Amino acid sequence: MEHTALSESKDSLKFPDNFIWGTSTGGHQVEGGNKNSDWWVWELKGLIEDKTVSGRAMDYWNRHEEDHALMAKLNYKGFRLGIEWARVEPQKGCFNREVIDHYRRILQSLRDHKFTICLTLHHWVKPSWVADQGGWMNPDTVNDFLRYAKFVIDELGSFPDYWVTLNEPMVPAIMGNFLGRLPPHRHSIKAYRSVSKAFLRAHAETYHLIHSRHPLAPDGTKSKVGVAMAYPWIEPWNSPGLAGWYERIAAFITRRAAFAGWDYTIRTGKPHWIHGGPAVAGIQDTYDYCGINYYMRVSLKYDRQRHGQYRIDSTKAPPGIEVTQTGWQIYPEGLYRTIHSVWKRFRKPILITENGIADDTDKQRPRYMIEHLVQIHRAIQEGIPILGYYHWSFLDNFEWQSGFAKRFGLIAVQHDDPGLLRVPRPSAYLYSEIARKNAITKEMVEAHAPDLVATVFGD
Ligand code: IFM
Repeated sequence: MEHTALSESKDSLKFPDNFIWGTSTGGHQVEGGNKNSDWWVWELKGLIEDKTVSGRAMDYWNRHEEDHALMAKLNYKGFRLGIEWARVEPQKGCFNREVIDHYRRILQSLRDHKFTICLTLHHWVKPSWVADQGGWMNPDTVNDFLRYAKFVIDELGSFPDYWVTLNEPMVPAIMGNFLGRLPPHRHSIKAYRSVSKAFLRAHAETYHLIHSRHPLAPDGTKSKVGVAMAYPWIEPWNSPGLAGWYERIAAFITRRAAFAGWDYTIRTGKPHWIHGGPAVAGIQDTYDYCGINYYMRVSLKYDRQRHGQYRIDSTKAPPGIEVTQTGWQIYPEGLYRTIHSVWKRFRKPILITENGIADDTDKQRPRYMIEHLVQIHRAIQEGIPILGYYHWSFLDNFEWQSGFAKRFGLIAVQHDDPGLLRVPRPSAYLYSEIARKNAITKEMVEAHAPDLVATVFGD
């Protein structure tokens, strides 16, 4: 994991020579046909806000060749994709050979195009037989997951340059088990704690499994394993009086529940009070790199009307702050601050495993991208080893409870278009130019984030 120093230029922000310019996806969100999964069942129950179902999604399963060729044409150098457990093991203990061979062809095609492959083993979706046995609340589920992970590692372990054991484990733990906003819609602190601990164990054991069964990455260096961790920048609203005091406590607890408790356990090997004991065996120091998924700032505001949500409203933006179509606050500085705190905590190289914006018109995306990349560059200049940036997402995709209504793709795809035509948005070409030049030029900043020119280039 060599890190090359930056060469300075007056007219552009240069990135390190080996910087990975990639895009990111999740299996269920683009492949289509993930029928044996818990999400498929929920979708059919009409639980998605726009009443869509993932269905054929973007049919990446069948169109991967076309998609890889497009990525290569656009100079994208890295690709993050997921393996779907429900596809590989549709019934407990029965592995589907055709499916694993199909994934092998997908990965081989990525290898042929020379992409840096980042492979996720679990991105929220479980086989429905796992959901039926109680999901991550059932102690057997971790062992089941490890059996699946071992199978995938043995079959496909020669491909990944970077492994992601789990995508954003604390999102289903909090949103699905504590706040009830995602399936399985539980409202229980006990469930949050038990699911968090199951994820910690699943990560620790998968980390060691990868290192024991595939100690070397394709380039002959040590395998690189991590987690794609969601790091929203969480702040109290700072209302006056007692409300402000309550908001500060809420922010303190939310940070610990969302990432700081998890990070503490990985760093020290000790259980964090937010999850409770006992200690998870082998958990300490199980990151070879730190995966950061960063999108937004969240401001926690006291609201006495919100009974079910602990009287905290996390959806409001302070006056003057721009929000995205998902209502998320745009706060690039939060990425810089997150990179610093993750670096301070772990002293391990950092990979930005996700960053992006829902924007069907592509009005905000170019600026969002430039502003966040400027912050990454700033951190690199200060000596923090950042390996690469995987933009979320390559294609428009199935955006969980929002269905197909929210569009994160550099490439637009209409789910209801019979041909599922791939149409690059202007920002896909901007990103292509950034990747080709391995730099953000002054012209790009002038065109898309003009108010940054003076700060970045000093004129
Ligand atoms: O689409 C999701 C992804 O699955 C996980 N991280 C956030 C993305 C945008 O919401």
